[in-house]
Amino acid sequence: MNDAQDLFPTRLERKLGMFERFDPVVHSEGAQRRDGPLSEEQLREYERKGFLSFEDFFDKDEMDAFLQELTDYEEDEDLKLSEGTILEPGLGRQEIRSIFGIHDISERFSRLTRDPRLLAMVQQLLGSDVYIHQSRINYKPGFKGKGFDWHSDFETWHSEDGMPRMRSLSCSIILTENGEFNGPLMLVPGSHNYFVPCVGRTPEDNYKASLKSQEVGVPDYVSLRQLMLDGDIEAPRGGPGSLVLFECNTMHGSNINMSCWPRSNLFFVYNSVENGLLNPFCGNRPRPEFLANRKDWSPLTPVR
Ligand code: 6CS
Ligand code: FE
Repeated sequence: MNDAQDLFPTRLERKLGMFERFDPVVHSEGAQRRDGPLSEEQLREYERKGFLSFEDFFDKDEMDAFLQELTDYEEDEDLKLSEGTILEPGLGRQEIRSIFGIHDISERFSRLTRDPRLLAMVQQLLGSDVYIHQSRINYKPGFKGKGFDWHSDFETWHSEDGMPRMRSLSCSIILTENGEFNGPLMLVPGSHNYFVPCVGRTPEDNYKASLKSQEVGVPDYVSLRQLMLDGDIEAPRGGPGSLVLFECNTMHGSNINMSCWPRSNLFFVYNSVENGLLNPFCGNRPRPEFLANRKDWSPLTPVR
């Protein structure tokens, strides 16, 4: 259990109403806030919406090499058997849903986590040095890719990984076109400003089910409805190389992919080195390293 006070009670036996956020959204101040690559206008948009999107942030041809690696992974039967590879639910051909710990598997992806352009923005937003908490590729193959229910990543990372405060963010890099019909990432603007406690105890080894279909830690419809009526829903569009930075508590999800086109996105989760994991607040055993890095919190340094 944790000695630290649990400021974000969730996975409860009865409903607790959502409450306003008390952590900053942009953690840098003064010169560190002013001198980073994001303008004051972009910082204010991130504070207001809980995400920023950048079409064609990386050149398309930069993405070709990453896409080629993806194809190789799909053919790699050993990789499909590893614990960090999650297959789509249901029987039949084993479609890959996600590959976790991609920055540990691939030198190319690892270097991308330390791209100077990315790192500078992330350090400005988190106001400190950063490390990778989690990385993954969500494949969402054509016709077979299932959806991801609405959720706050922080609710899971706090409850199941012991992440103390809201001082982390996800970089989603689009590897295949996020169009209207192939289940693009959807976000609720402004939802990062409220913590929505969820009902339901966390079973041991919950991740073995939740990464295929999340049952626990899914917010109630009354809270979701309120957040959507306040902020609507946005699905940043973009081709390979486009980027979405979203705050750890921004409500997001995506539909099933009914099109023939895959919707493969790469996710890097950066955590502040001042927000290191404690014991899981849900009281369970810590999750495996491929989901929550507990071994190496050394600050990332930029590499071209
Ligand atoms: O449990 C987790 O860490 C994962 N679950 C979801 C639905 N999003 C964040 C993360 O990949
Ligand atoms: Fe998520």
